[in-house]
Amino acid sequence: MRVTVCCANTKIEPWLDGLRAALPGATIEAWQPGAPVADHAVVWAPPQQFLDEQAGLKGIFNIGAGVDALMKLRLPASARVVRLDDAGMSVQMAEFVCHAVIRHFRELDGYEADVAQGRWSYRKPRSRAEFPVGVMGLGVLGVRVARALRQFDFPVLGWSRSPKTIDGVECFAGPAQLDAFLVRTRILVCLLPLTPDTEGVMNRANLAKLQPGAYVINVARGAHLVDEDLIALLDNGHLAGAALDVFRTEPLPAEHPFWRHPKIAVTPHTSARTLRQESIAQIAAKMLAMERGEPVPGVVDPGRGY
Ligand code: NDP
Ligand code: OXD
Repeated sequence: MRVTVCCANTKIEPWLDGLRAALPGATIEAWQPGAPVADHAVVWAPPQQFLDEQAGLKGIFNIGAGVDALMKLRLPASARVVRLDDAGMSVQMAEFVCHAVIRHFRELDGYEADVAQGRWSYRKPRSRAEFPVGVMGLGVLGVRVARALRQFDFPVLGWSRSPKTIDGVECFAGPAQLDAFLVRTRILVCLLPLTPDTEGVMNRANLAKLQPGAYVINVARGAHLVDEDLIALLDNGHLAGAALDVFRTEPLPAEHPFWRHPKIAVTPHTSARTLRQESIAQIAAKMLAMERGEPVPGVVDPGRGY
């Protein structure tokens, strides 16, 4: 079995070493233009040339959960695209989102500012019943986040494409129930895949439906959010703030207003990092299952785009 590795913005040697250790019978090579056609590929945002040359691939294993960059490319007809299923990301996402929710709910930024001024001050305790958290996307990551938020007794709502039943989470599904979900939400968390259906879902019309003083947490993809709509609603006071981990252009350009907006907290796409060891173990197991003709979890449906 021949495996080619083509991962943008990634130190590739540790991936090659790890894959060689996990798949001792296989030939594992870093892709170069003109390289022999492989059976499987391990990729992150590969160039179109790679996919055009590797026309016989059986499996394309993405080293992330989101496959939006891949779905924009022309893929070999023979290949199935496989995303990472959790691989250590869901616990990171749960801690990141819970931290952002609690930081906002407990007004920790306000306390930090007070302390910086040498002020010993108390704020009135707020009722968590007044801070329902709405999670858009109830997949591998969204469900873990929703369950973690329930542990802190926040009312939790969820929205997905197909209907779901999740203990302690009020579930909404499809475009017909989006408004009902939004009007009940005070803290909005985006954990959707980026597809033609979800791009720009956090636009002015939808964000305006959130409860007054709402807070927005985007940990999915930058293009889910319409940047100028967010800023307009922060500036007119409808939204109280936002925690943004993902952006339309990454790294976030130095001149982008998000950097300096007083109500926006920026992090550099770090809410759930790909963990190399866990990811290699998962990819190797799936590759071998595919070779044996067994079912492989996490195969992307190109029609849905995730
Ligand atoms: P999943 O594919 O497991 O879950 C996606 C969820 O979104 C599903 O519940 C799905 O509904 C729902 N969904 C998809 N399309 C729609 C739609 N049109 N309307 C309503 N709901 C929809 O993905 P993961 O949970 O693994 O990951 C989610 C995203 O998080 C990734 O695609 C990636 O972009 C982002 N991510 C960000 C990271 C970061 O560091 N910032 C790290 C990892 C991932 P249904 O269940 O009905 O199919
Ligand atoms: C992913 C990511 O999709 O890191 O896994 O954003």
